Amino acid sequence: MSERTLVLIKPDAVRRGLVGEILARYERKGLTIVAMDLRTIDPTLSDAHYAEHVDKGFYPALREFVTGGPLVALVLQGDQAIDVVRAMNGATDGRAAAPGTIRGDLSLSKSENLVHASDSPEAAKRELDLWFPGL
Ligand code: 3AN
Repeated sequence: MSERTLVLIKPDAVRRGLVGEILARYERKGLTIVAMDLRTIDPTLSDAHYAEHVDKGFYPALREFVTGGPLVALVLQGDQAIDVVRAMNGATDGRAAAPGTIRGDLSLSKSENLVHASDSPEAAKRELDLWFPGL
């Protein structure tokens, strides 16, 4: 079943020049780019996006990081896109993520882990409404 998922190519990936590499992986997989936007977000959007994390100890540093430079927000579509993109991204901690995944191949960090993707249909709906209202 075709699904849409919200993906962020985070500021560490933009800074490191990895946008093309990461986008190419999604495209080669067969996912369709439905929307894409380079933007620098403010703390309000960060707080809304990471609502489940705002009270956690690591959140202030995460907010600083995610608002600290441009990121690429995109909507990807395809068969089971939500689970497919999560699998391609790999485990949260880049040091533990499996080789072959984006984080496993390109990140050595749990906080600067290059990408975000919606983790369920409910999260995808919430995040798509937040980042691309009216799409
Ligand atoms: P994922 O992005 O794999 O879904 P979440 O939703 O658990 O991971 O965490 C959201 C983001 O918060 C992660 N991408 C990472 O940047 C950051 N994060 C999560 N846990 C930690 C942690 N223990 N220390 C630092 N940053 C973290």
